[in-house]
Amino acid sequence: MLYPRENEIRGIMDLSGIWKFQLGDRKEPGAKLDLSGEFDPIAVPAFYNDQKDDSAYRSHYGWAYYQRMVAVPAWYRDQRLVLRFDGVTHHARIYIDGELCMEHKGGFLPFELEITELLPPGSQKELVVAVDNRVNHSTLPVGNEGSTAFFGSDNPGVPGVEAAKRWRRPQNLPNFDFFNYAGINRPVRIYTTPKAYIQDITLVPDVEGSTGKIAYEIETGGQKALQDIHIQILDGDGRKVAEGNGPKGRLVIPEAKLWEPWPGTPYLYRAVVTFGEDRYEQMVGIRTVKVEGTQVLLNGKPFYFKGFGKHEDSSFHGRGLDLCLDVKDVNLIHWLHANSFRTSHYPYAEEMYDLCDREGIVIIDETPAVGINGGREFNPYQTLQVKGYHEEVLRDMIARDKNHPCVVMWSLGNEPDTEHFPEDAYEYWRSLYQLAHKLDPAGRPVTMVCCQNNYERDLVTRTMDVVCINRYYGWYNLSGDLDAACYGLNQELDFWEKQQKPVMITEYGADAIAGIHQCVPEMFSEEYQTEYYRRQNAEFDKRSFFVGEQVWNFADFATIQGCMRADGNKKGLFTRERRPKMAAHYFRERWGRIENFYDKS
Ligand code: E8X
Repeated sequence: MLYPRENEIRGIMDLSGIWKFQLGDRKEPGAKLDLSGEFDPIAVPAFYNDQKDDSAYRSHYGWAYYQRMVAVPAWYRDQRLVLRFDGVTHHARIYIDGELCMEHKGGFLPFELEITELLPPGSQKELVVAVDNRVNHSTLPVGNEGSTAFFGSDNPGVPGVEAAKRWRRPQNLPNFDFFNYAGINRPVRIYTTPKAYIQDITLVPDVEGSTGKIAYEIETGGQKALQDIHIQILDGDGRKVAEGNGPKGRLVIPEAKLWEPWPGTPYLYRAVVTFGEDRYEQMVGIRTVKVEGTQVLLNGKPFYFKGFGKHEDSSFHGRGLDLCLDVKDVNLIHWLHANSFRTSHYPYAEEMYDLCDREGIVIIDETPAVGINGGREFNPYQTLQVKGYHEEVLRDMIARDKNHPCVVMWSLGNEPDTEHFPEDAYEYWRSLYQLAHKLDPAGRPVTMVCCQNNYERDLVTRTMDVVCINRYYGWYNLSGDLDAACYGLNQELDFWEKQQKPVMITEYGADAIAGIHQCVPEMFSEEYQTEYYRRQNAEFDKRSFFVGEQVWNFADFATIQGCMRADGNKKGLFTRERRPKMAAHYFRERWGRIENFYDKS
C-alpha cells in the first residue's frame, strides 16, 4: 500500500486538527449513526486518553466517537478520491453522513476507501470515526478476559475469573506491558489520483559485485494500457541511472552506491513511476541482508545490532504520531552511536521508517502479536482466536513496509508462550514463519522474539532465522544478584552455541528511577541499571555467534497501573522526557567503540 505523497499530479487533503469527540459505551454502532449530545474538543492525530484529566478518558472501555465536517473542493473533479487512515486503535467504523462505509480491525496499520462517489468534489459531508478500545482474546495485542491484568493472577482473597465477570467493572485487562492508548493515532487524509492510477510498487534490491539490481513490479488500477507504465531510477543528484517499461522488470545500476547504516552512507535512489497521467516517487536503497552461519550479513558484511526495543510513547500524544519526538529520538540514537531498534510491539508510523531510511537506522519490524500467552491459566493456542487475524496483520505489515531499506528483519511477535505447549506453539509459529517468507519478495530474515523461558522445551525459537531472546537475569529472576545472573546467562548461551544460529538479545534491562543513586548498586538505582548492563555485555562479548544487543527500553514509557509499575515502566536509558540516565552515558561510550560491522569469529 503506497503512502500518500503529494506531487504535480496527486493532491492531499490533511484532516489533522481539532475534531469533536464524545465517549460512547459498549453498544456496537450499527449501519446508521446519528450522534447527538455534548462534544469535547480533541486533537487528531493523537490518542484521546491523555487529552483530558478525566478517569472516564483514561480508563474508558468501549466505543468513542470523533466527528468533523469534510468539504472536497470542486477543482478535484475528474480525480479519484481516497480516504486513508494511517492508524486507528483498535477497531474502527467509518461513517459518511451517518452511513457506515468502512470498518477496520487493528490499530497500527493503514486502511483506505475510494470515496469518489461517497464524497464527490464540490460536496461537504459529515465524517464520523467510531473507535473501540477493547482488547480481548480475539485482538492483537491480546487482552485478558475477566482475569486480572498483566501482572499476577487472582489471589484467594479476590473472587476468581467467573465471579469477577459478575461483580467487577468491565474494563480493559491488557496482557501486555504498555498503556492501552486508543483513538486516531496517525494522520487521516484524502488523497487524489487520476482515474487510471498506480496502485502499488514493489522494489527488490540486489547487489552483484559493484552492480546494483532492482527487480520491480508495478500494480495499476483504472482503464489504461499497461504499456503506459514507465519507471526511472534517479541518483541523489537527479541523474537517470536506469529505466524500464511495463508492469515488471529488472533494472541494472552499474557502480551502484549502497545503502549503509549510519555512520556509513544510507544512500537513497529515487524511483519515479508514471502510468498515463499518474506519477509516484518511491525512495529505494540498494542493500542486501541475509543470514549465513551464525552471522547476519548486511551488504555481505557481519552486522552487529546496537540498539533498543522502543515504544511510540510520549506524554499527551500517547502513542500518537509525534514527528518532533521521532526526530529527537533519531538524533539520540545517533548520540548513543546506536544503529537499530525493534518496533516493539507493533508496526510504527510510516514516517519513522522514511526517517530511518534517510538516517541509516536499521529496523526489526514487529507485528502487534504480543500477549499470546495464558500464564498458568490456559493454552493460548486453543483459547485465543487470533491466528487468522495474525496472518492478516503480517500480510498488511509486509505489504506496507516491504520497500524500506531500513527494515532488515520481520518479527512475527513478542514473547508468546513457547514453553508450556511446545507442539501447539511450533505449529502456530512455523506456519507464520513460512507465510512471512512467502510474502516478502525481498526474502528478509524472519524471527519471533522469545520470552524468558525454559529454552530447552521451546521448539520455536531455535527454528527462526535469527534467535532473538528477551532475558532478565538479575531483574525478574536472580534479582539483584549479578554474579548469579551472569552464571544463568552463560548456561543459556552455552545452549545457544550448539544451535549454530545467530543469536541476539532483543530485551534485557532493569528499572531505574532517574535520580536514585547508590554507592553500592541496588535495584531501581541508576548504578544498578548500568552495572547490570556492564556485567552482561562482558559475557556477550565472549561469544562469536552473538550478533546484537538491544536494550529494554530506549525510554521510560506508560503502562497500565500495577503493583510493579511506579508511574510506568522505568527501564529506559532515557526518562520519558528523554533525559539520559547513567546507563545512556555508559552505552554511548560502549557503542562508540563497537563498529557496525565486525567479524566476532
Ligand atoms: C518488562 C518487559 C515489557 O515491558 C515488554 O513489553 C515485554 C517484558 C519483560 C518480560 N517484555 O516487563 O519490562 C519478562 C518476563 C520474565 C519472566
